[in-house]
Amino acid sequence: MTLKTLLPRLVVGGVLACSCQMAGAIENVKFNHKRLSPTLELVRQELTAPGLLPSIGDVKVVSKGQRSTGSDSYEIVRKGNDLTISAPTDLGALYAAYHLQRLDASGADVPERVAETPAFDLRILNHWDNLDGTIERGYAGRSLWRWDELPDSLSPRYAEYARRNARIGINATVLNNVNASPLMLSTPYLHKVKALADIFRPYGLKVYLSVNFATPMALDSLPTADPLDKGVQKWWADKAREIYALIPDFGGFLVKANSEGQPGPMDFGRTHADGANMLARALRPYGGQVMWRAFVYSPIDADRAKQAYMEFQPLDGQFDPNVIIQIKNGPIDFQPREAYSPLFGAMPSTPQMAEFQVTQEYLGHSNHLAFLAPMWQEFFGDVPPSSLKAVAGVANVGDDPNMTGHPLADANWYAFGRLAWDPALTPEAIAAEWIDANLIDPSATPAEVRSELIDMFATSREAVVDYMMPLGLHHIFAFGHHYGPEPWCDVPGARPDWLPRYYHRADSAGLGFDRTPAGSDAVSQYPEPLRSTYSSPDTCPLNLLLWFHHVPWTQKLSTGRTLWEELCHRYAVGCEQVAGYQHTWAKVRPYVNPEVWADVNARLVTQARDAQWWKDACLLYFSKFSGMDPTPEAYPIHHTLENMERVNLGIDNYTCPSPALLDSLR
Ligand code: BDP
Repeated sequence: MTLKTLLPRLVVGGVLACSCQMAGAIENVKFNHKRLSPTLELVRQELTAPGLLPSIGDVKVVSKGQRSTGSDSYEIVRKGNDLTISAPTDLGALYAAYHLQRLDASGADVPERVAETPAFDLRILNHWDNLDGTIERGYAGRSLWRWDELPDSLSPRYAEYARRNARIGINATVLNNVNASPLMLSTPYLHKVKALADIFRPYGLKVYLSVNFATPMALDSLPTADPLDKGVQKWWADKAREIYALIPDFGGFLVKANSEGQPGPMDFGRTHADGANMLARALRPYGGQVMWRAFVYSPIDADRAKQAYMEFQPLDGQFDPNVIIQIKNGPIDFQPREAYSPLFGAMPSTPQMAEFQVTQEYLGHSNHLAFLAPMWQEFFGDVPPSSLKAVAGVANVGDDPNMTGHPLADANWYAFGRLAWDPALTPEAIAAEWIDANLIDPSATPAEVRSELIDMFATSREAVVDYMMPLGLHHIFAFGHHYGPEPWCDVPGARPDWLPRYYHRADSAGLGFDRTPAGSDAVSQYPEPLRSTYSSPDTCPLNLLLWFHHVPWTQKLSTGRTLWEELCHRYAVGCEQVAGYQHTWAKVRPYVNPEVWADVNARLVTQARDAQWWKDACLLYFSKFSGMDPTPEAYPIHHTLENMERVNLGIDNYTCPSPALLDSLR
């Protein structure tokens, strides 16, 4: 009997904690140290959890006790019923314990030898949490960090959070929003951060902070934040000393500079490199790092997709060694599908890291099921993990009871951690692991139900792409909240590249953004052979067609359908797929916790309604330009364009228009 069989489905995103004594626990765990470090104490607790691996006898844990990061590997060797765990660090031994828990959850036997080394040394979450408890783009409640109570009162959820990260190999966290308050670096707040860091430390979770570049001016009234000013340099050096006195293993700073109104070195006539290096030098004596974001889009070119590359690529080689350039996976902004950002690989002398978004800003918030492992895997297909220093994920964590809002959204947190550890894991394998550990008991669930469930996870991101933005369409979201569709959106005074029309470019000739040499020439930022592949509509992957090309409505595509027919087809398929998830979920009902079942079921209903809204809105709007009605396959169409234009899906009713409102619009 496995632990999960005994504690059925209490654990959607929760902690496997039980005070009861049960037969079959591993009782004898021996260490090569007399006094256990806090991390090894956790190893002991995790291995002796009730019911874990009942067939295992003794476990010997050999940790070389190194403290450095970058050696989180472990080896598990089984001889008969006994195990030996060996690791260079205590943290490696903890990861081994979690590996055994995963095996236990899946019902698999412990192999004779397991050897694991993470692909990235730094596997980091980015919280976009504000000091007032709100979370930018957060859909799972308020911030977990109770800044008003810290450091005196410590919520038990801090350790739960740390454990949930450690279980999937995440070893660092940035606590606050990239749109950072200068107050974050004030002395009282640093004491609060220290309290969190102390709780996270045994779990191997290093703390980083987002910093506001103008903090010396805002906090201490310095006349400037110019990175070449001696007074400013001293301010940061002093601040670093203060931080490390409190938190000796502090990780470093994440910086959003000269982006979306945030201050930065360019305000003082300096470059990103000047700014990043100044901070890097303050942190360097202590081994700290600067993660400098490349999410910038000053209008130096008519195509926003080109701007980050244009601003950063010429700076290659100018950054200090402890600076990493943090680049969003795509060149625009976390769309359901983007081409990868051509900045990756274009700065060979500069360490780079990828930023993924785990929170579903552009993927239906916490209402839609969109399992994101396929998206991140797709990225690693273009950008080899070996070319990256680290990966960051913008967290989907809040203070909701399950911490992620949608009960299945924990799978995205999980997938981010697992892929940061091993980017070669398939989405299906990750989904299966999560499902077995959190949702069902695999030994008590019919195999076909389990595999349909895995399939539902694995296909869900593509379904969202299909019903929101197929064929490379992007950013046709409603203004501001990015939930529903608003391809018609017009906000007087808004930057043109914040409006959908800028991206879809629908006209009577066709649809899509011409980024070929005849258009914005963004393709020229890609290396060959991709540049040529993307340049021609005949070789451009269908799923990026409208990202790179303005395609005539009646153009025949490789599928045999015209663009208009293909568009109708994709929207219809997306809707159908999501409606089908309700059938899958109905089959799963006997095998999952009833509350979780009902919660997910309600969200799947909302998702299907939203998908219909997306299809109707986009097809009716684009048909004004194509001059053609939606194809029969795209029916039924429930709404009229005129009515949909009056409702802002996501604001007028946060989740979805109420049935009454929908009826009134019919
Ligand atoms: C966009 C979000 C915005 C963030 C920004 C960023 O809409 O809230 O502040 O990215 O990454 O996706 O800095």
